Amino acid sequence: MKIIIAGVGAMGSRFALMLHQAQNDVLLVDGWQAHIDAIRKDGLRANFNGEEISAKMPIYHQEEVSKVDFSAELVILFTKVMQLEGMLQAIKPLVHKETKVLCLLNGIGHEDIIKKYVPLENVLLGNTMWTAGLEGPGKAKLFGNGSIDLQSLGTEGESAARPVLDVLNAAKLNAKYSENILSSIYKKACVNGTMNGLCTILDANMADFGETSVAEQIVEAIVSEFFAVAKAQNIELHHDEVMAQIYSCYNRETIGLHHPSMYQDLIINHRLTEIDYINGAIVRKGQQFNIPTPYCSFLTELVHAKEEILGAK
Ligand code: NAD
Ligand code: AOT
Repeated sequence: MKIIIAGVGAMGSRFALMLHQAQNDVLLVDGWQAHIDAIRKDGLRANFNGEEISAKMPIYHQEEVSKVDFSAELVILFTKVMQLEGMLQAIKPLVHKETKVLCLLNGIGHEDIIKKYVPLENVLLGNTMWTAGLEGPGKAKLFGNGSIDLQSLGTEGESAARPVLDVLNAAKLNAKYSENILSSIYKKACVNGTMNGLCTILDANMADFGETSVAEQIVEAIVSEFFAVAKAQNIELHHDEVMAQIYSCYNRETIGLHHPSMYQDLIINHRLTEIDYINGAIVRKGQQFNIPTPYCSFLTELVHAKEEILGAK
């Protein structure tokens, strides 16, 4: 399949490499010049489950795609949310009537941005349990396993998504169709809405935070705000399932020793965070439905204060 990876950071690199290994025709589009230069010189490199790999794929800066002749069957969006609309605007010349556009970003409400650029019939909305990191320009660090849930937002349903699911599964990306993607997006948002902001502000990995005496009451308070906002939109969530997923993040043998991506972005790299699209999105929905969201509001403000203190860009 002819695939564009729009945003070739940590996750975009994982998907690009795995789809390329599975013989797809993959074109990369990104906005970070040093990263583009490194990939043009040495290929896209990664430590992939302990093995050093690299692959040559064409890469273009998002401002130069008008020069590109590539009729994409699928675009996979993997920018940070703040970069999403700029990327959609930039790749407009490469998105045709038939191009499916898959969004797997963390956070809530991206479909409202995407549908300004892509007909709903072509939008596939999902979320993923894969993880990835970047060691520096041109080099990713890819460990562990993951999965993808996705749903077509058009009237055709699963049949519109089937060719994309087949391609993702041939690349061992473990994708399945969901009839209720908003539930799974909110479930993942509960994980990000607790682990990401709290570990960032507390300068802790997930296990160290989880073992504090106050972890349970803070997590329950935040999750209850996500649940109230989900309920107002008839999005079904199961308390024990969500809490089990959060508690699994504390496991030192699996992912407990990791810092969430928001920590890497803000504390390590002084980059702006996605907090406005996770806890901040709950605050905005809360205002819309008259639901108080004091914990999400406070956490969003704390993260913004930290962004300012660190001069994040
Ligand atoms: P990323 O920050 O690695 O990459 C996003 C964009 O930022 C890319 O265009 C990349 O080139 C650019 N970028 C990265 N580092 C930069 C730097 N130092 N200077 C300038 N530009 C830089 O983002 P990601 O981790 O791939 O995440 C993409 C989306 O997937 C987000 O919504 C994220 O929340 C979600 N997600 C991430 C993970 C993960 O483990 N990383 C897991 C699940 C979902
Ligand atoms: C994560 N982490 O999504 C992924 O760090 O932003 C992140 C993130 C899968 C399962 C649990 C946590």
